[in-house]
Amino acid sequence: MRTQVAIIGAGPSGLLLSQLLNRAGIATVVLERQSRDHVLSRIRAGVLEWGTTELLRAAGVGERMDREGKPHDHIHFGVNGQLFRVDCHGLTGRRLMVYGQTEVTTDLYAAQDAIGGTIIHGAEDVALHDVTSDRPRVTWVKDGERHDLSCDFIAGCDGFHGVSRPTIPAERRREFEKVYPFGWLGILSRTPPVPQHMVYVASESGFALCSMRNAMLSRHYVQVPLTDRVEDWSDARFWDALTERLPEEVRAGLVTGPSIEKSIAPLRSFVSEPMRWGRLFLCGDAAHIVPPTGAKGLNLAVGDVFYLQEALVEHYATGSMAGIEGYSTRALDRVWKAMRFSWQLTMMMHRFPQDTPYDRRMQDAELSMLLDSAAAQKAWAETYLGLPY
Ligand code: FAS
Ligand code: PHB
Repeated sequence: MRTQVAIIGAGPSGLLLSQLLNRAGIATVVLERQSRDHVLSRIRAGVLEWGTTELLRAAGVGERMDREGKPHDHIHFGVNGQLFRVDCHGLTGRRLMVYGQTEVTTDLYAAQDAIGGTIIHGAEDVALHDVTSDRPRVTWVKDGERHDLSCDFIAGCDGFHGVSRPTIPAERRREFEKVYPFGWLGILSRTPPVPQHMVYVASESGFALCSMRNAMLSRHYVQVPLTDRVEDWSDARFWDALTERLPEEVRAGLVTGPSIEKSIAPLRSFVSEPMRWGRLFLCGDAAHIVPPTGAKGLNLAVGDVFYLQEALVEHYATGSMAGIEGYSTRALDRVWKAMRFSWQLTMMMHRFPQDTPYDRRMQDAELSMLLDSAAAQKAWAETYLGLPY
């Protein structure tokens, strides 16, 4: 088999890259370890940056998002029982969109089906070969049969546990990591969202977040110790913990109900440099992980895809290697700014076991700086809604 760009992984990175390249006349083959149903069963991100919505529209997959997604003008903060509002639209002229990653992936699959995109599910033992040559290859096994694909380039869109990042020799990788001493217990419930829709809460008992997917689907989170297991948390215990942390004004509008999904996600910050090795490029979680606090994971993946598709389209149109050689530096500049944003919001909003009284005063001061200053809110909103590509 032969193609122009081999893409490892059919998550949002891989599917969006395939869709954009196919629309530019560039042939791709997507290799996915799991089944389509498994990929679509994942409950993950919910907030799309302005740039993400623009790129999805450019890829021809914005129609259902614009019809069913929920544009948001502002974000609320609950601090020591007080409720504050940051008017993101008023400060930046842009809106964020609440539209689940599951829906984005569903729309990308439908678009790829419509244009005849090649997505191979159940691809086992994917391996990358000769990535520093000008004739890289990918092999895999499916239904016991071994396959070999030659290509011009390989996009590693296979997430944190994929095979692409380890293909770069360990001695050539620079890895940066920070693991946070707590996790997020998240639930999905068929209940109306709180009236304020999106509320980030810093309370004595820990962080909480009220979010949503649509008018009858809520997504809420509470900070929990890393030692907790999801079976330790009944729905009743979750709702009690969330209710206790919310400001009265938000609590009054909270509707509880049975969870339809419940999971604990650990929080970490991770970056692997470089994001290119020969003709292999890393995109999304394959290269970096942010704590979900800043709602940047999915959006950073989309930013990487924007840079990579621009470089590949330019290469196939003109033969230039400029975008390809500049991809890692360009992507990492935006990655590190999102890393800082997510780290800073995580440090400001959570209770750390080892906090000293001084640390707590620093948190209070960080929150006051943000909530008392229009200039600070403008800078915060510009990053939350997405830095320009
Ligand atoms: P993905 O991990 O989504 O996709 C990688 C794909 O590659 C998967 O389908 C996988 O099956 C496949 N793959 C892996 N190894 C392979 C191999 N060897 N061969 C072939 N295929 C292989 N982000 C937010 O912004 N907000 C959130 O609230 C949020 N919550 C999250 C909760 C959880 C539990 C997790 C794990 C992540 C969360 N994220 C959140 C981050 C998440 O949305 C990611 O940023 C996003 O899925 C990144 O997309 P991809 O880079 O495509 O990676
Ligand atoms: C979500 O809706 O899942 C969500 C929203 C904001 C975040 C993280 C997750 O910062």
